[in-house]
Amino acid sequence: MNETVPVVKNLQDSYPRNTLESQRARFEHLKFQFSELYGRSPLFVARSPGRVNLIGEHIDYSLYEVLPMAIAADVLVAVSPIPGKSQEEVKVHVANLDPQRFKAGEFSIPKDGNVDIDASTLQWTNYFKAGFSGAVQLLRKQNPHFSSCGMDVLVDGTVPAGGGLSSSAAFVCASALATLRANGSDKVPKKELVELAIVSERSVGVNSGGMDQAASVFSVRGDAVSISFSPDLYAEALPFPQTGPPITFMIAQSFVAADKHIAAPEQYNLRVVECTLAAEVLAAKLGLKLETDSGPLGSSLRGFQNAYYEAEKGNLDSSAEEQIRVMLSLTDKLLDNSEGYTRAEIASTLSMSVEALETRFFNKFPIRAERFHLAPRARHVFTEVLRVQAFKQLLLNPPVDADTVLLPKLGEILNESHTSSRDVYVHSCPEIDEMCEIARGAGSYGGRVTGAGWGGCSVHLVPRDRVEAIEAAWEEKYYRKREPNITKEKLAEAVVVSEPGHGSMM
Ligand code: NG1
Ligand code: MG
Repeated sequence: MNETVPVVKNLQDSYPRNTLESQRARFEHLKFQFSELYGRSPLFVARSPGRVNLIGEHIDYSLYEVLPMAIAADVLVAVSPIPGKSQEEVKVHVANLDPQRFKAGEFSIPKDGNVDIDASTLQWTNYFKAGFSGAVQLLRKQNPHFSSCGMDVLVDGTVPAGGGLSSSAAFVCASALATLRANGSDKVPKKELVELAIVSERSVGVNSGGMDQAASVFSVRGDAVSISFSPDLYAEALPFPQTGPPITFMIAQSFVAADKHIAAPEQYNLRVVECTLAAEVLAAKLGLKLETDSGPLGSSLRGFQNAYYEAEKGNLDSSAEEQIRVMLSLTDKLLDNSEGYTRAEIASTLSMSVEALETRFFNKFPIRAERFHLAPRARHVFTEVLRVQAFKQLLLNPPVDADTVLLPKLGEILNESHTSSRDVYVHSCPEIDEMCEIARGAGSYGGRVTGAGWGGCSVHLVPRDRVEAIEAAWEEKYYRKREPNITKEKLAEAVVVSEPGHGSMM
């Protein structure tokens, strides 16, 4: 956990073998375009990958463990520092290899290092600014008089935006890393990078958990990564079993663009608040007090679990699984499952005014909702925690008859997770539900919506010899129905058979 981000000597450390050649060409192209644009070569390239979450959906912000893996798609940030004469003249130029879609921008660096980010507009450069500001804040902690050099920057991203593969975290992490190295830090502790990227990404307007940033930075080529948040951020490589049949994941785009930032008040941010309120209401009903600083998001379901056991309401010696089962029965007993709660009902349970409730929970990120469905949200979180535990155990201790039972068992857990996402947490969409059905019909062991949801991607565990059949089934029954003239290129991008890639490098 004290490792620093590697300074890359050789591309083969970063990417799955089968993508090496094309990655090499991509680096060369980026460096060439950089020289064309700025008249000199970049000093270095920082990279951070996207990720696919295998299991553990929408539980990171409740501070429960998740199991993602990095993918080969990533964000490259080529950089040349510009030594500035005076602070006023220092500028950062940010351009993209796809200037039509991502218009170049520039900003000057204010004295306090805090670049203004207008979260109400959806500018791609906001993510760069977020990573930049986070990095500057970190350097200022070490030296209060620190001010950043100027930078020429050219970005190339291959993680589809809004696709549930975490393009945003990859971009924020790569930008922070680029800024740190441009200012002379070549020993960047991974944990500090992740922590600053989590906070930075919130400045763009989403109340995010920490899975994406941790997966982007900590992943190890070939492995999944287990990330926990309580008592503290901790990441550990989780290798796939080497015995039994090969484990193959397919990732499929639905091409339903989930615009997390615009819809956040009634989707992502609302779910975060519902989980927080579920924790608060459970605690209030048992007369327990939640620590407001018990984690990156203050009161959380995990915080409630801790408070419950610290107050010795439950048997502290019980296993992690038993504790979650207790949480589930408390959810059923104490939270009303029918219509959802109004603000007034929650405020009264928490013994505060509606106004105080709004100030405390709805101010930082806007929320649009009349009713808050605390029981099903908590139920999804706790059952998903059990699924993560079961999935991880199967990977760590594969059954002896792994050949025949391991993959179907893992697939079944993925399916159960999807059902909960669809019906209980309600963050899937009909298109993704349909893609999961189609894949299962064509021989997948199981699959689910991955990432924030409401569109984006799904992930499927499949027998290696069914990859083509599943691809063909999606093409015929999903992609061509939606878009009869879909191009070969778009189809090729729609479905990826992923091998786990490596985390951030510079
Ligand atoms: P994506 O789909 O990458 O935006 C989001 C959150 C994660 C996690 C998942 C749901 C951000 C940056 N990421 O991921 O922290 O909560 O949804 O499991 O908001
Ligand atoms: Mg994102």
